[in-house]
Amino acid sequence: MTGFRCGSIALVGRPNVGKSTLFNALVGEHLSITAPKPQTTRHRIMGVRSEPQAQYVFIDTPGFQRTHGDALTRVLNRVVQTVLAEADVIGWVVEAGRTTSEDEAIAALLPKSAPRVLIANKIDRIKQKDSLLPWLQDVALRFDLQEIVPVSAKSGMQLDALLISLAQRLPEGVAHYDQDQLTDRSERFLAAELVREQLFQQLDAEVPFGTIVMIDSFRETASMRTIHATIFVAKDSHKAIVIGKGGARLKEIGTRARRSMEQLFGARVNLQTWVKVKAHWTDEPAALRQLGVGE
Ligand SMILES: Nc1nc2c(ncn2[C@@H]2O[C@H](COP(=O)(O)OP(=O)(O)OP(=O)(O)O)[C@@H](O)[C@H]2O)c(=O)[nH]1
Ligand SMILES: [Mg+2]
Repeated sequence: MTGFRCGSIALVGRPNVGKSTLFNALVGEHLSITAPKPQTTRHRIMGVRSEPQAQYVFIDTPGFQRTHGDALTRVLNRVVQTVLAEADVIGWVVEAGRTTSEDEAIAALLPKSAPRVLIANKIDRIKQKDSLLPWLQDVALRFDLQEIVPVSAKSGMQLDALLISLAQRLPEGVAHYDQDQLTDRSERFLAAELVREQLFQQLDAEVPFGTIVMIDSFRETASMRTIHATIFVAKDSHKAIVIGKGGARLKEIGTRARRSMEQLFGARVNLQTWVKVKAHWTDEPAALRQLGVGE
């Protein structure tokens, strides 16, 4: 490689393939929330990795999906398409060894104008590595790709190889961000996300899909953040689930969210949470706009 390189890399794929886990591993901080459920990510999240020879501007995106036709899904899919149109390099994430019709739907969206790297994630789950070979040959034939890199976002396996492959495809040019800049997202935004992460991690079934977190107040000193947050749920019965017996679930959600904030912000956090009902927002375009979903 000759001169310095800098550019954006879109991480796209169907829900739950591990885009956000990979994004965090590549950026080196837990900036984007993760959970074993689809539609965890609801925003475009930018994260910068600065190295002596290259600056990578990773963009995490919501999972692209065709199955739900609600307004929320349409907004999330639009985020993916906007990010794809602007990226210098495309990182299309799939689960290694498995390509579904949902993956194929995304393949059809990838712009031919940018280099496309297929990132085959979760290789730690494949016990016999040589069993991957026929699948790798098959995807190489079926899709128009510049490279295929098998990785494990969880264990870190092969991430150095992925970084080398991506750097070679970035445009030559100066750094777009300061060396120490990590993201363009505010702590206020990240705080709401980290509360939502606990809802997605701790609650079953459909409860988290109808939740949204708003920060009512955010006060900051050098060593302390005081944060008041409201968790909105889709219905009364969900409110009882989020609060739990004697408030135990809400306490656990708050404790874990606070810990992840303290880690990310490098400061102490005093977090207080309330739970309220807000029905139907996932299918009301005006409500989605007002709530800032997809922004
Ligand atoms: N075994 C294994 N699990 C992984 C790996 N990467 C991610 N996961 C798990 O896959 C699940 C989904 O991870 P996310 O990173 O939230 O997936 P996503 O693609 O961002 O999902 P959406 O935002 O909902 O589209 C989580 O339970 C992760 O722990 C990996 O390399 N190996
Ligand atoms: Mg995600």
